[in-house]
Amino acid sequence: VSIAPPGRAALRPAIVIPFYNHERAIAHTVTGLRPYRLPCWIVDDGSDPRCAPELERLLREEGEWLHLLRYQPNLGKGEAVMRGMRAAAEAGHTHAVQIDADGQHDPGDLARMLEQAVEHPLAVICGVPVYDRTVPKSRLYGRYVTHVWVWINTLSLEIRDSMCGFRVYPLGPALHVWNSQHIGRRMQFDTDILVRLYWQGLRVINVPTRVTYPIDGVSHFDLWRDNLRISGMHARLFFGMLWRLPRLLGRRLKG
Ligand SMILES: Nc1nc2c(ncn2[C@@H]2O[C@H](COP(=O)(O)OP(=O)(O)O)[C@@H](O)[C@H]2O)c(=O)[nH]1
Ligand SMILES: [Mg+2]
Repeated sequence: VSIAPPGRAALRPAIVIPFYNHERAIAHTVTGLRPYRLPCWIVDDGSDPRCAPELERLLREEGEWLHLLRYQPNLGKGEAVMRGMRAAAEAGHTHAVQIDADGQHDPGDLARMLEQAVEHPLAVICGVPVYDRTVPKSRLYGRYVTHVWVWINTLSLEIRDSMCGFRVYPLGPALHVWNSQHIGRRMQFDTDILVRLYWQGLRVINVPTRVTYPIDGVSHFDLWRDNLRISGMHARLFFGMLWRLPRLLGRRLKG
């Protein structure tokens, strides 16, 4: 599938869904994405065996647009997203839509995100969560801490929310930073790669999108371990920012 208005570079997007034990929500997510007719990679590393029948049923019933990439052991969301992106790039795609498996995001908003990607093919198109009342408050504080660190570490307010699991990446730059820098493989991935792409000079386009409670009620975010990983990441990014200070200030002055 190629989306390109006259005069613009062709966009060949694919979808990547990191999947870990969301077997009760994945069908809903896949069904919502079907109308876009984009190839989609579900990437599963080490989910419980109880998930296999549901994944296999979806593959059988949905047909050739859906691919399943499976490996062991479990290496985290970031590693899964990147393996999916590599598969998409090898199949000739230029962009990857990353969307969580658990039904928290509204696939209906993908059309608006793809329009932005056509308009800005070298930018990261980032969902900015608009929460409804079903979302638990326990993580909102942690989110705010991350927002402030990201603003410090980019010397900019351009990234409105670095943790949303719904975005469109240009594959070339995403694979390049992944291969050349040390990026966290678990839940810190979404923030880590976004800051590093910003440092590379990419723009971030923010698209508000509704986020609801996961339809299966399951989260694999570990409040202690993942917040600890995220704190370590902010510290590393802080030193990376100091090193890039002249360039980041120069970009501010120009922009
Ligand atoms: N493949 C893979 N996917 C993961 C892993 N951890 C989380 N995910 C996926 O990443 C997305 C976000 O995870 P989720 O459990 O919903 O965490 P939350 O949204 O941060 O509460 C979901 O699509 C998960 O299936 C993992 O270790 N491996
Ligand atoms: Mg979730």
